[in-house]
Order: sequence, then structure tokens, then C-alpha cells
Amino acid sequence: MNEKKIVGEKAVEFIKDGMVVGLGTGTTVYYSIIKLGKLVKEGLNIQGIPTSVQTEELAKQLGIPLVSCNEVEQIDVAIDGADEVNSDLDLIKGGGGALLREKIIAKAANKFIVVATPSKMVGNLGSFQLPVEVAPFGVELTEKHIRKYGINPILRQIEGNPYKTDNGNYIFDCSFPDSLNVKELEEKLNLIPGVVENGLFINMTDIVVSLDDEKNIVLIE
Ligand code: ABF
Repeated sequence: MNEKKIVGEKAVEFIKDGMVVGLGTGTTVYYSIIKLGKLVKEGLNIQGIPTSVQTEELAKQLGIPLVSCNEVEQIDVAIDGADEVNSDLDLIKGGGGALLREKIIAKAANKFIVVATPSKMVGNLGSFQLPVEVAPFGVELTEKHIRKYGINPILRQIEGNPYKTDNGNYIFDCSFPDSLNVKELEEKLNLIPGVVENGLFINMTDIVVSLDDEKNIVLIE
């Protein structure tokens, strides 16, 4: 049983003809995008807005018409994965490095749908290290500011070099104590000069598509 495929494809049922659709990034929403590609071939008329270069390439291969977020009046629905989901439907995202574009699109969408297998559902956010996207300029100063909140940031690296996002920025993967309130943390981090965005998605999710203990599809609102 491919759980990611099941929840990814289920979310596509929310997409109707004529919609502008935010296309997330990752291995679960991959199945949503593949399904959308099939439906487009069968005549579904949508415009997609990709949240990463990776998703843009996939959508182009599948023939999904794409549009820039600056060209549309509204985004009807965005579908995306998550690294962690708590019972308030708050999220940690950004393990795949696409958090900035994902958050811009999720915030703008009339409906934000998260596709998450049961392994993503948690009591408290924070077992997964929180990704924080930062400008390369002054990165060590930014790191010092982040540490002042009791957070431990580790610069994401690939083959000994800093990982670069689609926006040319770096990412700190941050562990933080349970005592920190995630709603406050989201705001505090973004007040630090040099922080571009963080992977806490608070009060943004409308629906989570997941599976229950019996592996039935559930929509959590
Ligand atoms: C993206 O994909 C990220 O925000 C997140 O890191 C990841 C979700 O995980 P998965 O690849 O398992 O769907 O949405």
C-alpha cells in the first residue's frame, strides 16, 4: 500500500475545472501532480503555480499549464506536503528546501490542503528540525541572533557546501526546546534581520488528507 499515493491522489478531488492551483513540492504531493497531469490530458482546464523548480519541471513534463503568481487574481486551492502536522493542523515544512515559495502560495490560496501520511502526525512540533531560510549575507550574524532564542541552528550542507534554495538563500535546520511556543516562534524568527522565512505554518491549513488507524482516508479540518 503506497500511503503517499493514496493521500496525494485523494486531494485532487478538490480541484475543479477553471481553478488556479498551487502545486507543492515533495514526495507526497508528487502523486497529486501526476494525477492532475492525467486529468489535464483528459480535458481538465486548470492553471498551476509551482512552488519549486523541481515541481515546475514535473508539471511541464506532464503538460499542466503554468502561470506566475503575479498574473492571477487569486489562487483557488494549494496542495502541499508537510514534515510534521500537529492536532491544530499547524505544520513544519521545508525539509525539501522549498518553504519560502510554499508559504507564499499557501498563504495566498483560498483553500490550503495538506497531504500527509500518518507518520507526519505528531503531538508537538519539533522532532523534525525546523528549516529557516536565511540570506547568505551576514549568515553568521543571523545565526547568532537565532541562537539567542535557545535554538540550535545547523547550516544545511551538500557535499561540504551550503545548500542553496531556489531563491539563492541558505537554510538552517533548527532544533528547539518544547518550552518554546511555536506560534510566537514563527513571528520572532521572522523579525531577525537576515531571516527570509521559516518553516512553521501556523493557522494556515484548511484540510489535512491522511489515513486513520484502519488505513481509511480521512479529511481532518
Ligand atoms: C515539501 O515536501 C516540504 O515542505 C516538506 O519538506 C516535504 C514533505 O514531505 P514529503 O516529501 O514526505 O511529502 O512540501
